[in-house]
Amino acid sequence: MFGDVKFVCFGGQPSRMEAFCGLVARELNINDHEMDGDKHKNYASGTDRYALHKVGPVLSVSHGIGIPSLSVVFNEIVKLVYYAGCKDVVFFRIGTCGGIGLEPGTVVLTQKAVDGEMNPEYTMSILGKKVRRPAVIDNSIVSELNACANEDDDFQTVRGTTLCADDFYEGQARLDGAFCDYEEEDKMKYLSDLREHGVCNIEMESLGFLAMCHHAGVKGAVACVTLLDRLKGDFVSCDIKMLKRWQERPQNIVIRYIKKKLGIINGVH
Ligand code: R2B
Ligand code: URA
Repeated sequence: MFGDVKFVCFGGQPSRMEAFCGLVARELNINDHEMDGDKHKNYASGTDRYALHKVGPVLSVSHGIGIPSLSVVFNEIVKLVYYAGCKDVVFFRIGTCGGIGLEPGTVVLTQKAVDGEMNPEYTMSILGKKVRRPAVIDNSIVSELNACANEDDDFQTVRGTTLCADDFYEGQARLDGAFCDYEEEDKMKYLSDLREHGVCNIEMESLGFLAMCHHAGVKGAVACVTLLDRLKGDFVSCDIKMLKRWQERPQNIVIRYIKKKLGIINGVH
């Protein structure tokens, strides 16, 4: 069933990853994939944990919020592609993030992923011991993705360091959570320091994702759209319509990459 998979696209929300399938089907001109009524078939419907869809050589998978949630489905997808005998599969995380000093709606391609203390490794506890897994980046994919950003796109695509936080509020220096034991001044100093160190966005999965890709020997990359500029605020205020449009920006870049790899021009193979 899955032996022809070449690209696995992960993203946070089940609904977004279902919608992504529609885009893939249109762009790749595929119409023989399995549906469930007017929705794309969810191969993981036996569980409410995540959504798993397939359109031709593309798997679209939701991973929830944060590395612990991602790591469960990531393990299961690595097993799936292994047992299905898939060859040369590329993994993407296509998501959202907060930007630092970037126009909201900008797409960031992760060139380096770090934790909240700027360590470029994903640290986990295994058998009671700390294990560090480096998030080694595949620069060739980042460059190829960057080449898929069109000059006439009405948004910018940049490459930079992504800070991967374990929390949305205090872990991202927000002032608007239920808990906050620091002042605005402390927040601004932290964000400015990050910016000086090349951090241009903050999200919650990149470090684990890239470290697990490297550990699995799978090529992987992360493309996220910024929903706000964290130097200007904490609250995500863009409306749902705009959010949906912006979320398609990194999706479109990845789809262009896939089309290039499959040799598809204007929907024709
Ligand atoms: C981006 O958005 C989510 C938090 O709202 C999280 O999954 C992430 O990385
Ligand atoms: N996702 C995050 O993790 N942080 C943001 O600021 C926006 C989206």
